[in-house]
Amino acid sequence: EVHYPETINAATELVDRHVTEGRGDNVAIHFKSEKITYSELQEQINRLGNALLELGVEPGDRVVVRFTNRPEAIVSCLATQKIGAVPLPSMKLLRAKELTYIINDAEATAAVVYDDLLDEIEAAHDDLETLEEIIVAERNGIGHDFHSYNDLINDTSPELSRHETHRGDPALMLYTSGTTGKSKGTFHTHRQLLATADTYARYCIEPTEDDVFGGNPPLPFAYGYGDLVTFPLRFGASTSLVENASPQTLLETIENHGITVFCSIPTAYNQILSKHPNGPEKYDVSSLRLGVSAGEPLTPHTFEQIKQEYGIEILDGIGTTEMLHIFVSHRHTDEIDPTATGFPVPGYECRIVDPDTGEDLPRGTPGLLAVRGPTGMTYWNRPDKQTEAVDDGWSLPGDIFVQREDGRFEYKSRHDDLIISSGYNIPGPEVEAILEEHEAVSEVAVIGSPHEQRGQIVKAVIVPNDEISVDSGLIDELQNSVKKTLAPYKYPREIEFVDKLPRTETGKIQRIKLREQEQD
Ligand code: 3SK
Repeated sequence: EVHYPETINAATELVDRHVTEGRGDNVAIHFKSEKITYSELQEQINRLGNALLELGVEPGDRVVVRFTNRPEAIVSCLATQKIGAVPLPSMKLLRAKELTYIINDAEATAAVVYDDLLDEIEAAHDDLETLEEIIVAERNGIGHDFHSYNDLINDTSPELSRHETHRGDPALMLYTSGTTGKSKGTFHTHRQLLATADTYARYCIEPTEDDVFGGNPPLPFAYGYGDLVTFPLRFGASTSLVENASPQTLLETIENHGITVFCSIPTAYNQILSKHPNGPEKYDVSSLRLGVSAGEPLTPHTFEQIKQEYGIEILDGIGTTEMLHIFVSHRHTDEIDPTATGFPVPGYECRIVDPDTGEDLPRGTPGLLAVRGPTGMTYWNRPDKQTEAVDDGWSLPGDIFVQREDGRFEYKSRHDDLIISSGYNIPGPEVEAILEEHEAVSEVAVIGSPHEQRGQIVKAVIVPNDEISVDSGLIDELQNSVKKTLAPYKYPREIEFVDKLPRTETGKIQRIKLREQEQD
């Protein structure tokens, strides 16, 4: 169990503590050619914190933080936390309609926004019911009644005492990215934020001050917030931010910032492999010691290819926005079996239960994953979802897993993605993993399509590789590749080729959209 004093403030633990303990000159943030030390970061946080206080932001108030992966995003979140208010980071691709819903639902009173991302806030402006103050970073000639970030932080004091937050006070609000419908607000406390670093990061990654965390998950994604804010800063290490991530900029950033722990999602690992074959011959990636992946299950194929080309192992993990970070993973010291996600992260307990009765299921039997630990699911304004998602202290993130005899947990599918065909339970991702290995396949999603006799049939929606010509011979070949490897009833009876798969902004395939098309 992880214990914290009653009064604790995450921003102080992540930044001020290092300055007080003599690590003020350590680099906290690498951004382009800029290096920001812990002392400099502390000063920026204090100045912005004072500005927020002067604008009337009060403890508990929600403050929208809308940035690309830039230092001001970290400054804004930590300044908000330091004064006891609650940052609400917003994904950059959200449009005015979605922002209006989220900002009104969260009853946010202030926003700190990067000027490139201001348009949608401006478009939403007249419908924002509670938002009183908007601070804009960088824009020259500010419109409306917006405040200038730069002017504010130049005019305020560099000294700020932390607000005496209780460990159970809210420290971060995130909205789920919504693979399955309308997004929901989730709350995380100061204690829970620190606990993600003191469980998953401490035991699975074991960071030291010399580590440089980097990669492409957006900071408003719980996964990115942990990997690129909480974890590096908890351990006095540094974070490397990249604004417009592409396979090339990521490889360049590994070389330029000396990234040691590379955090990403399976799609990006696959793009790095396919767009930059022999990447390590062109870029110096010798600083890397470990990869981290989440968001979607990582296939053994990708794990092996990265290991072979880059000489690092990837820790695949499962987490959720509601649980704040990863709760099942291997540790970097484990013998990693890439066909499984791993073990419960130290501090968490996991069970496999019958989705209908809630009874425990024996090892080897797939069922719903139930998890209990220092983080948990807390929805804002959604008592209906709260009752559905938490049963007697056990959170139910909605994933089907099996616990193997060796104790490892193996991912099967989202509960919603389990295909039931002629009475057989078929996890879509298991079929995807086989198809993905075929040279003709660039991306694939497997769903259940309604069928009169069988209830559902397995359908694969495939983005083919550029140079491949699609014909009935290819369909046979793909179907046979599944029949040869898995129980034959799992093969995709239908295959559709498309240009692109629908994805959330965090890169998750929206199978719900594909399923909806099947109903039409
Ligand atoms: O999608 C995931 O696996 C994840 C991991 C860590 C934190 C948040 C999420 C959604």
